[in-house]
Amino acid sequence: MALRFITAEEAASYINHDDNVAFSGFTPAGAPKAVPTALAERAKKEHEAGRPFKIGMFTGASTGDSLDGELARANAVKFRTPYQSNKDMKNLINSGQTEYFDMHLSQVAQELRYRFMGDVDVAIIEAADVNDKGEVVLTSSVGISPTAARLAKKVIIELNANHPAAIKGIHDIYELQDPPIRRAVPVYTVKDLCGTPVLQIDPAKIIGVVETNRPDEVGGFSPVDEVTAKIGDNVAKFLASQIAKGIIPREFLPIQSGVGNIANAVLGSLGANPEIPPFMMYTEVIQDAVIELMKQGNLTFVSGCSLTVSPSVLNEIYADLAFFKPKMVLRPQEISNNPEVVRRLGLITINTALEADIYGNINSTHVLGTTMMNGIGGSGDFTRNSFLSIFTCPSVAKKGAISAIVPMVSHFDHSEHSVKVLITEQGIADLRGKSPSQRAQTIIENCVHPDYKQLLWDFVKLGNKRMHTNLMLSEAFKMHTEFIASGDMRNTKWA
Ligand code: 0RQ
Repeated sequence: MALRFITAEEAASYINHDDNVAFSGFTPAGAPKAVPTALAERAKKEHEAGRPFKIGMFTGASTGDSLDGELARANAVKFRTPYQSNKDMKNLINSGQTEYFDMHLSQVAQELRYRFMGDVDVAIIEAADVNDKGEVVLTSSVGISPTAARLAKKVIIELNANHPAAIKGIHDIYELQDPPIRRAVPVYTVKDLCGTPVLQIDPAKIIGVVETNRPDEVGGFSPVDEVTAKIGDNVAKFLASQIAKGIIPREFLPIQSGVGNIANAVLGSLGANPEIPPFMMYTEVIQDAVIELMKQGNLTFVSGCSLTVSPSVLNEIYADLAFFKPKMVLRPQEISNNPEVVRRLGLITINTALEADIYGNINSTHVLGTTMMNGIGGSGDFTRNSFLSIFTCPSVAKKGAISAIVPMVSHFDHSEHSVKVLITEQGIADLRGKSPSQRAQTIIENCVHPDYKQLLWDFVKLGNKRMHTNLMLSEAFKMHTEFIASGDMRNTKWA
């Protein structure tokens, strides 16, 4: 069947109010750009004509501004899942104008297959190449594309000339079967491939191909500062100590690293530490620092879900595929983040907390328990199943007015049972084999900012010593309510 080339506007005309639309992409990498922009225009026109127009959105993770941003500004989103980070989308979510439900990224594809979230009416998939047999070479990510394209009633391809067709071979496309017939995921080492280099889509479902030439909309990182550098060094120092003690094998274990500025600094420190041998990564987001480690020879192979690198770094990779392609693989997120594989490979996972409590529980998503930041992303997939799970964060936020370590987190993402080590720029709290009161001691002693140490020592004295977890419930959120009242947690006074 011959492919039909259409405009972005025509493609958008096939999407109806109330449709559920699944988008390719994982972070801005590989997300469609032209059709969502045209769709947002269509929504605005429908709204001006007094007609409702909102779609349900399934994505891999966050996307670019011409997808999340445009659709949010057009108020064209009925619901959205999972992880997001666009400013305008966040405003829509936090003002209650769209329904957002946050999910573990490894579970999105399977919950679509299980029909927990309704049908997929349309899938919009960015491609580096496509032929009339429906064989698609994906671009800089895989995300939920295999499942989205298979379940969708209609598929629109955005063929983006910004990604070379020669990228073929970097992807390993594999879709899990569902219970009761699911088998083990045949990934036994970081480098194992188990799928195909192309995504096969039923050509009868491809209603059109839209040609574009637009770069991924990946933003840069803040430069490493004193605090993030110290956190990075503490992580490297801790891992080196674990090798020296024989707890982590000499040849090391695969690393998963979260997203953002701290993650970037941590990777830099791992590369710079002579006691950490060259290593491999089994992670989801491959960011600039990963490519830097690869060029330095400190990283021998990376398995991920997306190449979330700045445009100049992506061009560098595309210009030297002979060097980079044999050292990387992009997998669907249900494989890159697969709990079974994470546990089997023995990952060292390093993710960032917004807030931790003195018992080791982590909040990664909700500012003051109420305002959505980005989402849990893959941090739960990795933390719960790791060989060794580490959380990092600066000890204070908002120029010291917020302590990132509080008596009780205002929202739970990762519980004390999953969190093994907490690291701030102040130091390292090793929580393994410790009871709640021992965890509180080590976290206050090693990780809390000096401005908040006495306050938290005083908090632990409030409770009844015979309790297993010495938490005075009536005071547990007082630091949060004090910040809301006076703008500074340092003003907190215990009862
Ligand atoms: O706000 O900039 O307004 O001052 O929160 O700052 O720069 O976004 O921090 O890039 O390190 O990301 C947890 C968000 C950290 C990220 C999070 C304020 C602080 C600042 C944070 P301002 P940045 P980072 C794999 C793994 C969940 C998903 C995940 C994330 C802003 O890492 O989304 O791990 N993680 N995925 O001032 C109130 C506190 C605060 C606070 C910081 N305690 N209370 N505000 N802030 N602590 C990737 C994927 O899954 C795709």
